[in-house]
Amino acid sequence: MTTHRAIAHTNIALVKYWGKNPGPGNVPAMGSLSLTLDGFRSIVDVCANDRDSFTLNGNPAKEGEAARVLTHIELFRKLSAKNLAFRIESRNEVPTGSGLASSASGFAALTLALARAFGLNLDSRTLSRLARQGSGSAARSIFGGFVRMHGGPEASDETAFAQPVDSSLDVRMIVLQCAQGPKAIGSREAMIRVATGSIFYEAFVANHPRILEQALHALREGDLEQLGAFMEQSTLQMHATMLGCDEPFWYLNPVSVAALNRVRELRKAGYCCYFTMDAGPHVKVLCDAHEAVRLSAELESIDGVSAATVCAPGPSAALV
Ligand code: 2P0
Repeated sequence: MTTHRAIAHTNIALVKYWGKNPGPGNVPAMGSLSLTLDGFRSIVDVCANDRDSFTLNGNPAKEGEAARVLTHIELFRKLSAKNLAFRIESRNEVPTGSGLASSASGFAALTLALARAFGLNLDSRTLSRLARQGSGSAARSIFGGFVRMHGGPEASDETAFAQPVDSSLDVRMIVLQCAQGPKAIGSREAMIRVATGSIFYEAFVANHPRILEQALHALREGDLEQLGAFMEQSTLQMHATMLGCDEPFWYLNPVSVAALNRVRELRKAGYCCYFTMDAGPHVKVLCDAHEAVRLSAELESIDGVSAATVCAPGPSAALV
């Protein structure tokens, strides 16, 4: 039986997506900008079967995870008008559910493998739009390097896709593991909570296009200092939306806070380094490629940081 295998790398948003438009298609309420990383990836195998099934890292997936994957297969059945069923085996070489964006690499790889399994020859924009329906950040993992995702209140299924962005910047991202185990609140639920209950959400959405345009400008100019400054604004504003809820919540733990402080100290000491955080306690540090090894040693020594992984820009998703 033919197995269709695809590999995709995770990506970390420099300018965050944090909220959806009402209606179908998982269309983001704002654009975003990301960096695909070579250090964390998902490998997805798709094999014809008499019924749909899904395993994650060798185990039957939880109900919610399986439902999202089955919905994704259904999308391809409709698109291809072929009534086929598949066994899906997904492996994450990244801690699942810990804020290290395993849904991005997982759904990007799944999209590529399913397109092949259903015999569809799709361009990368269409693949990106399809990946988005599985998970918003997955649209970006179709591409390598720096990637821009289109979104906004006027965005639709047609216009909400990602595309690569050229840049002369030679960067690394250091991923600091600041906790073990899965996070308490998934990003999907968190986005609903802030959009419906945060006094800061409207301000976050209103300010977002300015940050995105300025970050893109800095990227095109090869200006890491400016890019890093806007990246930090974006993540702090995203995390502020959670504090503005009727029932506030946060992902930072004491190790995360220590890491943020350390990045600022290292910057004062002359390093070119900037932090970002997602829907989890881990801290990711964008830096100049030449300083990455020395910085990583500095950051790894923070009490409670269990790993510091230096990642280079990663490749596009690909069939194997
Ligand atoms: C991002 N995050 O831009 C933002 C920043 C987390 C924080 O996209 O509901 O798994 O599947 O579209 O993409 C994580 O959310 O959400 C995410 P869904 P996703 O990377």
